Amino acid sequence: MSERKMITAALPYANGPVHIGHLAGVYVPSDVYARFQRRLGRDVAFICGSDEHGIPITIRAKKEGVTPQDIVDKYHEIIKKSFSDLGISFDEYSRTTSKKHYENSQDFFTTLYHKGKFTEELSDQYFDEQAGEFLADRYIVGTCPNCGNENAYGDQCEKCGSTLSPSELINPKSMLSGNVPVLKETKNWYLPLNDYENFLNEWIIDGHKDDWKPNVYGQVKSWLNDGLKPRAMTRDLNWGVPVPLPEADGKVLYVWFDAPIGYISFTQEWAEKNGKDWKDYWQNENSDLIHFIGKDNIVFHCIIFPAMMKAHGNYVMPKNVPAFEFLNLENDKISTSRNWAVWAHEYVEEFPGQQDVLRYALLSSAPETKDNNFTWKDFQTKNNSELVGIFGNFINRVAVLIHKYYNGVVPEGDANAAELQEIENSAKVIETFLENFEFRNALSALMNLARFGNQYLQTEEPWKTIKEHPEKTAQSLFVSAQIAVALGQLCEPFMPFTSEKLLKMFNVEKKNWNDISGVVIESGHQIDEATLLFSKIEDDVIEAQIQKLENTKQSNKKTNPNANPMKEEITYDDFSKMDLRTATILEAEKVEKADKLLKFKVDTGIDVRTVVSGIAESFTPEECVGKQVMILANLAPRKIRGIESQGMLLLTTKPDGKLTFMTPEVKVENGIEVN
Ligand code: B3M
Ligand code: ZN
Repeated sequence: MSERKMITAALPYANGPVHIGHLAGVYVPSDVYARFQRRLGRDVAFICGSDEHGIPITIRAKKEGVTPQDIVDKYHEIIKKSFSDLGISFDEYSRTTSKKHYENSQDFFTTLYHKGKFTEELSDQYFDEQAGEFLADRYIVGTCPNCGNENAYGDQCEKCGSTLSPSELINPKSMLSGNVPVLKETKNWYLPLNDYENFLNEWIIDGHKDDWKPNVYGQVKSWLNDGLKPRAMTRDLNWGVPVPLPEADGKVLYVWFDAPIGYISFTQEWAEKNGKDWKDYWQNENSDLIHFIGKDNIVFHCIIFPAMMKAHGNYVMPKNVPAFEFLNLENDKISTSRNWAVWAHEYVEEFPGQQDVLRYALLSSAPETKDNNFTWKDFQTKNNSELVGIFGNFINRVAVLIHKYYNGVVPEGDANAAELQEIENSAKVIETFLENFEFRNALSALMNLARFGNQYLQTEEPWKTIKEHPEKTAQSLFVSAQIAVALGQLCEPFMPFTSEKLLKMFNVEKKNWNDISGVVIESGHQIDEATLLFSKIEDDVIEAQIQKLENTKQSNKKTNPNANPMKEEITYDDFSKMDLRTATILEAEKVEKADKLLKFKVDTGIDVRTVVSGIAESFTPEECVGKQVMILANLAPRKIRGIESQGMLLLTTKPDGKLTFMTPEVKVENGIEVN
């Protein structure tokens, strides 16, 4: 176990905000671990940044009609703020479009190139002659050979889920120009991963069978059993880190080559700013390199990046890669494209001051060894029953009673009381769990100390003993104060905001983890006013969140994303009250001093009446005369700019935003009802 920890968290793609799946699977656990290591007094570098290359970003840019740089600039800031708001305490959060990263990743490539670690291979890639560029797999669409879906992508068919290669697509077309792409020969530089099989088998399969998580170890083992193949480390794309070779014009580094090097580049940026030597963290055997990732990134962090570092020759290998499984939301897979997510930035806005509630809820249902599920009801229960009912309730009772009986001064007590042993035990148990990346167990050990405190108070009943046995009251509140402050110390890695409030309430500083034992607050110490650490979350707040997801579900069903959600259901009786019928516009004129209004004389088949409509920006009066339209005839008359309007003409909106009348398909008589 080294005193130096190089902790990385997977670089989030800057093509959208982060959601609770990212937080649960990578960022909250890695932050807990980093905070904990700091509390042990270790030398920690906790590094992350936005992953700003790769196809998802160029696809989003194309969809939004902006440049990839616009996309990453927007989401880098949103993501960075979300992490900061949720207390994810990176020492450096940078981005892979930084100058340092371009230089560093190009140097890394050049080193491997000059060491002869790459093989140069020619291959036929799809090329769009009109766009003048090679096509990434995702930029080729065609018919899926398995299910006939005509909108399958060159890498995957989203309808039947099969993984494809562009050459398997039937009638492939370029998404850039719509033309049929041609196959064109191109050269790329490959890392022969197969050359590293022995090294990987020795390092991981032999060396980490006991301390790496089974889900990680198992996936690496199956990859190695299947045999590794050379993988292209350059691509024919125009968004990415340019390949630093004269003959590589128009080629960029494969995103999974440059992104992991981002960890190193960002450590260099951090080290420069803090007078440190980055090599102490990456090229020194006394550094424990820990990668926090989701399970879909195991191959890149356990096989490809280690092979790259091995090829380079100076780097330490990861000591552990505690990959998490996935978190589902209300029993459905979280999906950025379907907007099926709880977005971090929206949570921070909608639950101000309750960042720790989300941290707690995600940690307590962390997908550590299997996929898990987040529900809003469970979130509410965890807050109301556990944080308010157990943790917050205990702290509040202790502070209130010390103020009530001792004016906020911690009373005298026996420092050898047996109960204080619970504090040291809890610190040790939590430490063991966290060193083993068992976050749920660590959190429940913390809550067990709060349960112990509540139980102790309930048994000692200082509110009763104060009359006949004040010495008992003093002892019980002395012990309770120790437990309360210990909770404030021990909860910091999990709930940093709560820890800060609690330690401030008891007027004590954060201590080294190993000092959290025995007396953690002296008798005679003046504490501050008791404040509530958590507040109850009411049903209506949760209902609103569930409704928000319901609306998303409805809008996902929509065939037209621009269509507004359906209004509240009505009965046939409600509908039958409306008198909808055909009518013809006899006369039309503009309304004085009203840019949007036209005044019509309308033959409804039952009468000729005046109707005013706000459609002057879509029609001239002349265009309307003679049109057969539909009218809501029994709408109560209303005065519009002093003109009594009787009824409402029915219109809808064209794609260009202009209005168009709803008219019968063929000419019919006026006054015929619409049903
Ligand atoms: N950008 C995140 C993902 O695959 C990916 C991680 C890179 S870590 C070097 O979702
Ligand atoms: Zn298919």
